[in-house]
Amino acid sequence: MKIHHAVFAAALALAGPAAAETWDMPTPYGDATFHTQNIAQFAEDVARATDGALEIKVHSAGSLFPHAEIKNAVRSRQVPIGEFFLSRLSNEDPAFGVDSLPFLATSYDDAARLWAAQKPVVTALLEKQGLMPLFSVPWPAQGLYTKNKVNSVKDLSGLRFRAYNATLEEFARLAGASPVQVEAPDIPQAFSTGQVEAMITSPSTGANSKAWDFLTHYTPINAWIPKNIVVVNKRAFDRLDPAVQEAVLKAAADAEKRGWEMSKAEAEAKTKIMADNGMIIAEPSPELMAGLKKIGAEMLEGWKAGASDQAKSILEAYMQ
Ligand code: PCA
Repeated sequence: MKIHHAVFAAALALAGPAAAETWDMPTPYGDATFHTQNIAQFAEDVARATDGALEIKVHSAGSLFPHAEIKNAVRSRQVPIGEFFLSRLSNEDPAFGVDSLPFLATSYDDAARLWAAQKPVVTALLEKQGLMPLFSVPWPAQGLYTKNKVNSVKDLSGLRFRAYNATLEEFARLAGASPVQVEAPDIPQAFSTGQVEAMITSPSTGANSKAWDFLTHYTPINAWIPKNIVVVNKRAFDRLDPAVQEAVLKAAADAEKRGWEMSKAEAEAKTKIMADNGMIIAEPSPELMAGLKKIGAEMLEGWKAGASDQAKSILEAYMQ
């Protein structure tokens, strides 16, 4: 009798809460960022759907791993899951950077079509590293932040320009500026210490960094719509109970949908916050746009020259 009871209890423990697991999840951006808020909701959805069998603990703003290390931390299973800026990987393969090419996809509809074309290629490339994409969410279109009115590309010449990936570095260089890599949470300090004096980013990051404290002009050039991606280590995912796997995939699909909607709402709301705080919102001059688009066309040619057939197939599918 006693023995039976013990065996039964042990079996229950195995099937029940003993299986609960906690996943640490590093992300690069701060808690006020809509991406981070979307991920917090994703974690909550997973916990609820699995009755606490899988708890995802979000470590925001690069607090667990610096942005540059998050992908490899997931790859090497130091953590099972993480978020990063997808086009940071363009040095591994140009396919990762296609969403950061200037003026290729500047509306959400085009960004969605570009993602549809890019996703199978990115998925195959990440799979080779033992990684599986869960969801990807765009930032609002990227605009120009300066301390003066910008009438043409010439006005950017010589500026120390904050950059967040190699593509933006190239764009800045071709505009005659000097790129400096700065992570988003470090933007206010980089400006206040004079390390940088202009940048291209979304109204989300502009408003979250309180750009009005160190800049005066925002010019919505709507240059590209880059994405973050959340990836999971495939072996860590495969180890999960099938019901938990299903809950993660469902929460991920919901997060992608919700994230795109959040992004669309951000562009206007955050531009208004900047205007309310005294930033001058200056529509770009035709001369400025012509100059920037010329740089974009040059970069697209360079991208094609360095792209694999697989990467080029993204562009072909998108252009159709
Ligand atoms: N914000 C992030 C990436 C793109 C964006 O809009 C940043 O500036 O680092």
